[in-house]
Amino acid sequence: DQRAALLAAATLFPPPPDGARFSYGTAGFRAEGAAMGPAVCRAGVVAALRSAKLGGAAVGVVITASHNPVRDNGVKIVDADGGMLSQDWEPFADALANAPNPDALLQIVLQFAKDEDIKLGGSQSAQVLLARDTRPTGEYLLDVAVKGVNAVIGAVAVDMGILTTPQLHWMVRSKNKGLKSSETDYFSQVIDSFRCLLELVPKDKEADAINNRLIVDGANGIGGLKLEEIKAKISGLDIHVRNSGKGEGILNESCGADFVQKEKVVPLGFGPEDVGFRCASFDGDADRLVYFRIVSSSDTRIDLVDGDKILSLFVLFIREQLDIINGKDNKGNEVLPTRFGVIQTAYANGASTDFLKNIGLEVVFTPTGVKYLHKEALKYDIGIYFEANGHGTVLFSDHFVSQLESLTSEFSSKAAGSSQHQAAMRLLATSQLINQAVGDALSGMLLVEAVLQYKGWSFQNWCDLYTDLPSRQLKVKVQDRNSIVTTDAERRVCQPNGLQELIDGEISNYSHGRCFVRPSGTEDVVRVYAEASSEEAADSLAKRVAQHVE
Ligand code: NG1
Ligand code: ZN
Repeated sequence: DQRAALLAAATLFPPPPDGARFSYGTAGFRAEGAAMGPAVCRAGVVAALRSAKLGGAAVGVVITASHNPVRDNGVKIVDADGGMLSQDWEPFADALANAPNPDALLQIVLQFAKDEDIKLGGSQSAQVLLARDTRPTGEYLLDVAVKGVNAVIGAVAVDMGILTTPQLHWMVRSKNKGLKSSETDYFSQVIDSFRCLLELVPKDKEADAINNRLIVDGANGIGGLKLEEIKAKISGLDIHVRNSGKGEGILNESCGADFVQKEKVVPLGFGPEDVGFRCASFDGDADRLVYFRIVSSSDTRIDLVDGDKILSLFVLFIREQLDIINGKDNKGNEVLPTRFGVIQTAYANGASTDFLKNIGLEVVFTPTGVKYLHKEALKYDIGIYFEANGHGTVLFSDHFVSQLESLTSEFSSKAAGSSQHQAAMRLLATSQLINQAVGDALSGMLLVEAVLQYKGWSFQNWCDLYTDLPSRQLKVKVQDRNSIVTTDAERRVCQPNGLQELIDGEISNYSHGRCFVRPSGTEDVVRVYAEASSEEAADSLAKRVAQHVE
């Protein structure tokens, strides 16, 4: 029966007596891959119960540790809308992952099922879609997760194979919306909407078409493999994949989006033939994207385009389309009144925020972590968010998409081929291309490429949007990082008393100075971020503030 099944699964994967505590945090559970068995099995149980709670809607489990070293692994639960697991379930996930023995685990599940009114014993259906990245421990852990799902009687586990994280999010969302949801469907949608955007590039721009050579750093992971698989079907681009995951290179080692954004140097796998070309970099599970350009073959430095600049490019493109559509009607009304939301975190480079404000946009700030950004973006007709590290997307509300659809059919009966019609078509194709569930390096990259072609922009034009303020990040080890409590989207400290005043005192000595501290959600450290008008000044501001934190 149900009790026996849960006890049996828990007994198969006992936590080590001195094991570290798991915390669901900003990115699920992570640890050394070989030690992940118990947490993964229990996450499988959580996912099955979540699906049961939602009347059998599909829920997802991804086995990945993103940009972490190859020996690590992790598990993340995808909620039925394709987003992150609902935050009010995190305490349950934590409690289950940390249950010291099978009996404790059983009691926690029974109590939670009772509180949440989830019927156990097979009378309620549940389905969980599972996927993993290319890590060597992935196959074992996926199997463990399946065992966890199957410990909930009546739950069905479906192994979707080796996928990028955003592909699985996309599949869960599509399936629950009754849309086509296979990997082939994902690729068709991405490839078709990209082609559609290229077809809508104004003719005068095509004449001086930008260089179509694009070099992609696949981080030796799943994103590189998938891109190799489909690149021949992507129109209008000459894609070359480095660190494709097929060769000898090690996952995320001196390559990938996290490395490129943090170290700002040329990743492994690139050579003199790549100098000067537009390069994109994915992280190990392909949910982060940054761009860069190698300055010269005798120099390891790069010109970096981070998530903030990707966001700024998308903002310009979307605003331009809205302005074209909204050429006011004859009564002076806007044709398509649109609530357009731009969302950043405190880590967004101050120059990007100034740029957005200068073009008349309001920027909303949330705490760090996709779950906060995404939730805020959902409040708008079009909501866009990016973290500086390259995770982000553009969300279109269902209502807005249906307005766009009726507009395009209205325009096409009256004024097919008009600029308004084309602008509405571009936004529709954008909503098809960019992943509506979560940040997605592959589809984000194709949107970047489409927008650059639309604008007839080179990489340099894009770089020149604004100049990043020099910044510095430090990690400080403290006894209890959660003794620091922040407010105002993490931009100010409210506890311990007096710390914010000390930080303010330091900032006042620097021109363009900005600095904040917060406990990390994924590491046992306090992070210090500082910005100032020179590298030296940013370094020194960060160091001085770090001393107040220690
Ligand atoms: P923490 O450790 O809470 O700072 C980090 C990143 C986040 C996000 C999460 C999840 C920074 C400063 N923080 O969070 O942006 O990506 O990991 O992976 O990059
Ligand atoms: Zn990732």
